[in-house]
Amino acid sequence: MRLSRFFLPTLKETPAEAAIVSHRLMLRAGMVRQESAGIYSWLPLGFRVLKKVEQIVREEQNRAGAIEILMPTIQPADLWRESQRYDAYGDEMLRIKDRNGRELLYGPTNEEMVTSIFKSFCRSYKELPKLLYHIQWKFRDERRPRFGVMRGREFLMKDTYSFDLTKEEAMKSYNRMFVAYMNTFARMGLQAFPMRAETGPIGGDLSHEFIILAENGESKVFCHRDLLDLPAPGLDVDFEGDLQPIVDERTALYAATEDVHDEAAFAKIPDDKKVSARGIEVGQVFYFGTKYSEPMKARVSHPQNGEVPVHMGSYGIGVSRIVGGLIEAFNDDAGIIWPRSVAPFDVGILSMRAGDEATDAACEQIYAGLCKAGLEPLYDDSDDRAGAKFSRMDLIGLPDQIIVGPRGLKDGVVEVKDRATGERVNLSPEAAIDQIIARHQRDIF
Ligand code: 5CA
Repeated sequence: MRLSRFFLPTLKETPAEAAIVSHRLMLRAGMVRQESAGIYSWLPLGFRVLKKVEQIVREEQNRAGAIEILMPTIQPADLWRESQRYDAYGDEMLRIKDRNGRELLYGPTNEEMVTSIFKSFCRSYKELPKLLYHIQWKFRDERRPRFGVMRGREFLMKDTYSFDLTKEEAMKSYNRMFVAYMNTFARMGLQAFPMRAETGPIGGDLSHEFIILAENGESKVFCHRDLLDLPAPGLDVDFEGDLQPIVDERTALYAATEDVHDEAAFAKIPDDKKVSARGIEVGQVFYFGTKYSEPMKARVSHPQNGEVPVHMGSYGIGVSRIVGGLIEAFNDDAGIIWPRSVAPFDVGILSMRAGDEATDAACEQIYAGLCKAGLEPLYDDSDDRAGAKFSRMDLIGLPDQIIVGPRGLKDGVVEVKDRATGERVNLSPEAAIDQIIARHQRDIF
C-alpha cells in the first residue's frame, strides 16, 4: 500500500479524552474514531489489526475442533424469556421494538440463540460433542464505557458454545477451549494467564478468565509467580488426546480474580512468590451444565437413560478489546510496537526524497520484492519532511522500517530499522528484502 493512496488520519495532538496509553495511541495513529460513548468506527489501520486478531482466533478455534457459524446481532426477546434472562439481564441489554411492535434486542451474548439452533437439529447423543462458534458484534449498555475499545458498548467477540452428553464430556470441551486460548494469545505475542473467576450473568459455577498483566488493566488479580513462567501448550498439541494434564498444570497454582479471591489460600504462598497485580481480561470460559438446556428443552437421546438435557459451556474472547490490550503491552514513548503476527502492515518503506530518481527506483524495487514474497509493505511515498515520516512510522508501530535515501544509495545501501529494539543496519536493497522476509518467517507461526 502506498501511503499517498491510503487513509491514515493520524493526530498530532494527544487527545484529552483518552485516559490510558492504548486509547491515546489508537486515536493518534488513526485506528478508530469514536461515534458515540463506547461505539467506534474502525479506520483502515485499526481494521487491519482487528482482522489479524480475528483470524488468529478463528484458526485456533478451528484447530481445536470448533465449527464456525454466524448468528445475527438482533435477537427476539421471547428467546430470552425462555431462559428467564430477559428481565434478569437488566439495563445492560439494549431493547428494541420493530415496526410491528415486536420486541427485539441487540445481543449481548448468544447462549439462548445457539441453544435454540442446537435443539432444532440435534436429537441424539450420537451428534455430540459439538462446539459451535461465531465472531460477531455484541452490545452491552455498559454503565461506564471507557478506555476506548477496551470497555466499549459495541464490541467484537468470539463466542463458542459446547454441547455434551455429560459433565465429564463437557470438561473435555472446556479443556479444548482452555488450551486453544493459551495458544491463541501466545500467537499474538501475549501471555494470558487463566485465573478462577466469577460467572456473573452467564451462570454456572466453573469459570476462568484469561488475563494479561497490565498496569492499566481493569481487573485486580492474585496469583503464584510460577504461573507466569509456564509456556503456552504449543500448536502441536493433540486436541483429540487427553488435555487434562495440560490444564491441571496451569490450574494447580493459585490464581484468582478479585471477585473470587481467597485471602487465606493466598496467604499460604511464600511472600516472594505472591503476585498481586492489575490485568486485562481478554477471554473467559464457563461451564454451566444444564442452565439453558433445561428451561429451553435442549435434550438428546441418551444411550441408556431416555432423554437428557445437554451439558453446555460458553467461551468468549474479546477480539476488539485485544487490539487495545496489545497496545497496552507493546508501546514506548514514540508509539505502538506491533508483534509481527498482528501488525497492520509487515514493514514500512520510507522514502527520504520522493521524486529523486534513484530513491524512487530503489523504493519501487523493495516494494515489489516484498509484495512478491507475500508481505504487505506500507510505502511512505509522501513528500513530508523526514522528521514527520520517522515519527509517523514509529507511532503506527510497524515491526520493521526500511529507510531509503539518496545519500545511502550512493554507497549502494538502505537502512533497516527494527522498531522494537531501535537497531539499525545498512544493507543493499536486495539484502534488505531478504532480511525482512527472514525476520517475518522467524516470527510468524
Ligand atoms: N457468553 C460468554 C462467553 S461466550 C460471555 O459473554 N463472556 S464474557 O462476558 O466474559 O465476554 C467475553 C469476553 O468479551 C470478555 O472476556 C472480554 O474480553 C470481552 N468483553 C466483555 N465485555 C466487553 C466490553 N464491554 N468491551 C469490550 N470487550 C468486552
